[in-house]
Amino acid sequence: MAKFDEYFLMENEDVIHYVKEKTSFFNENSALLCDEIGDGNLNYVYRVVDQAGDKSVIVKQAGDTARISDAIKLSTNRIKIESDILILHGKLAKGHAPEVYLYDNVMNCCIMEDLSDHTILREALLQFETFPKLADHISTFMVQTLLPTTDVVMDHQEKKVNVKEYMNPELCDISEELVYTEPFNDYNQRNELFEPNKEWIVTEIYRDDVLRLEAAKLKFEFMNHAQALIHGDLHTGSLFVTKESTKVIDPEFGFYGPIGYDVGNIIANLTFALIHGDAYGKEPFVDWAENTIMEVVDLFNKKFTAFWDEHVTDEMAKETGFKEWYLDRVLSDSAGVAGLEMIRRIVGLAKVKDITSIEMEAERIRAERICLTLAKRFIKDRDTFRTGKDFITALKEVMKKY
Ligand code: SR1
Ligand code: MG
Repeated sequence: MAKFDEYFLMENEDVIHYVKEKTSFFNENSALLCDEIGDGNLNYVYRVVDQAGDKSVIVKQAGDTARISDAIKLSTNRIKIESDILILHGKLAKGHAPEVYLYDNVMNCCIMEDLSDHTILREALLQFETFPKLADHISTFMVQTLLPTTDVVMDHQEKKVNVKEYMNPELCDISEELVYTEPFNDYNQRNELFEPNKEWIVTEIYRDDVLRLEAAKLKFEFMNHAQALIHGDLHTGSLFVTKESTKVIDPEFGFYGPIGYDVGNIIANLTFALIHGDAYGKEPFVDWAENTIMEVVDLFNKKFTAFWDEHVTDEMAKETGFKEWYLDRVLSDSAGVAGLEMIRRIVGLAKVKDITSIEMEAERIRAERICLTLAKRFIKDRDTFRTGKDFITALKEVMKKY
């Protein structure tokens, strides 16, 4: 039996042999170097470079447990979903996804374009870097990947086949638990609260019955609204950027779910970056982040409307007023999900550096309270958030309070 005919979790040396055996990307005699560079919660990511440094690829492999915890058992099939979606994204939103060179269903890995001329957006935002084209790029990406996969645009029978094809039960279960359940009751007892905010969070989150009811409604929306093929984890750690380019990676949580899940994740994670900038008194960065959030929402609305007008195929979706009704629902969901993401990243197991890296205790207390108070408004009043200004007005009101 050849070395890669049976699944095993590779080490650096194996990855070098693997790339040589499976691709003709490098010259046969090149000396290759390999590093594990992943910092995500689930998978292993290797960068393979030739010693001359002029060629490189990424190999991403799934283990049968989550990297963050051996207790989280996962099927290794998630790399297939990720590869298929990356290829689809490359076609739908040209220039915004890395190229996939190979998917291997035995080794449960894929080989893809190395984006090392780009940086992970979250890391760059933590350094208060700004990206003038980000709002334009990410709003284009969302409209061009989401709307074409809905019943509004696509053939309904084909769409139903896709819903089945992209069923992703285990990763959806992670989101149902970590985003929609545990932050409100800690029933798995793995929430991690920042000690100085503990009592405040117990009162404001665990004991807020109205909030928990609204989170329950949103959970069932996530589980039952097969609206579009969503990315499923569209936070700032899933974006690779330069000043000129934005690439979206890591769609392994993708499935047919509500469009607002992707839009809300972007809004929430840009808000984390803004609050982190505010904690360090970086005014120009905060202004940029505020404008970017506003533009993401407004450009999304504008491009969604234009794309709909050009591509709608369903006869009933052409009824006057239907588009506006549909978009209103998307925006309500987006606000609700933005709130949920902000709560789970502060209360739950999977945190974000934007908040945990704030070293001054008083500033972290304040940052968490701003995010959680704003999140509650996003969830409870979600039907009132329609424009970029609506989001920013609420943000400013809450920031003023603390
Ligand atoms: C166990 S995985 C924790 C989180 O990491 C991923 O990026 C998703 O956001 C998930 O909720
Ligand atoms: Mg990820």
